[in-house]
Amino acid sequence: MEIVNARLRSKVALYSLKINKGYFTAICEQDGPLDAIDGQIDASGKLACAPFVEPHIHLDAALTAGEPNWNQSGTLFEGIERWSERKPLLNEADIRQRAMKTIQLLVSQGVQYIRTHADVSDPSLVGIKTLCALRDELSDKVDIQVVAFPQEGLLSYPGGLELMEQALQFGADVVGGIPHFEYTRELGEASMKQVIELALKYDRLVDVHCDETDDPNSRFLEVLAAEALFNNMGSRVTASHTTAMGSYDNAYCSKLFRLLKKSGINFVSCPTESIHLQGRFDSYPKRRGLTRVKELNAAGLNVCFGEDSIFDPWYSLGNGKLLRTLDFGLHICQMMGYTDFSAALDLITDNSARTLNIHDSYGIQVGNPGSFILLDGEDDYSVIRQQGEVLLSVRHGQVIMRRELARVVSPDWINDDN
Ligand code: 17E
Ligand code: FE2
Repeated sequence: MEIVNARLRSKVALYSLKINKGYFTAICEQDGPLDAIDGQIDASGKLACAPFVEPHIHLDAALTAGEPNWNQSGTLFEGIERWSERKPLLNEADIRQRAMKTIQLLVSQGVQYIRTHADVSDPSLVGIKTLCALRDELSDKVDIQVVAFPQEGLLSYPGGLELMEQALQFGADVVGGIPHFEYTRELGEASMKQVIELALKYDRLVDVHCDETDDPNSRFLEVLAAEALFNNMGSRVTASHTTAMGSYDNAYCSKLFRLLKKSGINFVSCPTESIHLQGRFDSYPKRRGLTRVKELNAAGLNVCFGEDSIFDPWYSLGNGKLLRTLDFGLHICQMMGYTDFSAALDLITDNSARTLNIHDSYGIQVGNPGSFILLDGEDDYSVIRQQGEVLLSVRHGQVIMRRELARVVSPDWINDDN
């Protein structure tokens, strides 16, 4: 496969890309625009970018909003309650059908890598079993990591630890946790130690829903980061949400950041989800309820954005468009300067790839798998501003998605070429 007239991130010239037997074999700067010849794909000056990565989504719960009841308060806690009413209705066919639809949505929006959580507070473990099976069946279309996620507590839910071990033995890729939802602080702390122990025992990654609350006293992140540091596994550990950090005072954060930097753990923020679920116990002033994305990023820590939900008990919108999540995130985190926009796609590409530990074989580079997307825009800034559509998705040298754009056809004084 050969692509001509492509732009690359943070480069000015046009480039030609060659993919042979599924791998990039050449990336050449052009002197100017070329006429595409037979069989070549003409990128027409659009941005070729590494595929989008969805680092945090719940495929087992997707597309269940309102079943059987709607989340009326908009809190995380009511979401957990509503989901516990939907759980008895789960079966393999139901999860498979909704997860497939959601994966199709994501792939149609340029995603080629997904990390999904699967609830293991369920003696049947049907979520884990179904999503692990889908992961294996779809491996030629999309890369999926499955997190064993103890929604109702690793230590507070009856048999939670045993269910987690069963899920890992069954083939879950990542150990999850939810310390802020355990009954007590002590259980929350103990759960963080258990998560790290299990990751070491089964040689798995870690991704914890950590401090997803506005409670400034929720400080399990420091326990997770310290455990990761002591076991020298920070790059394999992710703290998702950490929304309490938006409520920590600066003196505590100053001490905390020293540990976070030493530990080298990764962060996922889900801006659309958190702006919706958090701040719900405030009147005014009302907190934004997001972690300190801008400050983590500035401190050199790895942070990325995920969607978390698509039409589920926690969040009843969502459409698979990570560019929408990014747009929200940049606004809410006040990352609205020129330099922020110029590197913004990092937050849904390179940084997420690092979180998933796939970065060694990710990105448009000779020797890497020939996977990329073509975006309707020239650079990060124009793609963000115009919410540029994903025109093409190529995976290992195969076109897996192609989109034709809708155009304004009248009145004729409106020029639709932006
Ligand atoms: N479960 C949870 O604990 N937090 C979330 N944001 C979602 C599920 C979506
Ligand atoms: Fe989540």
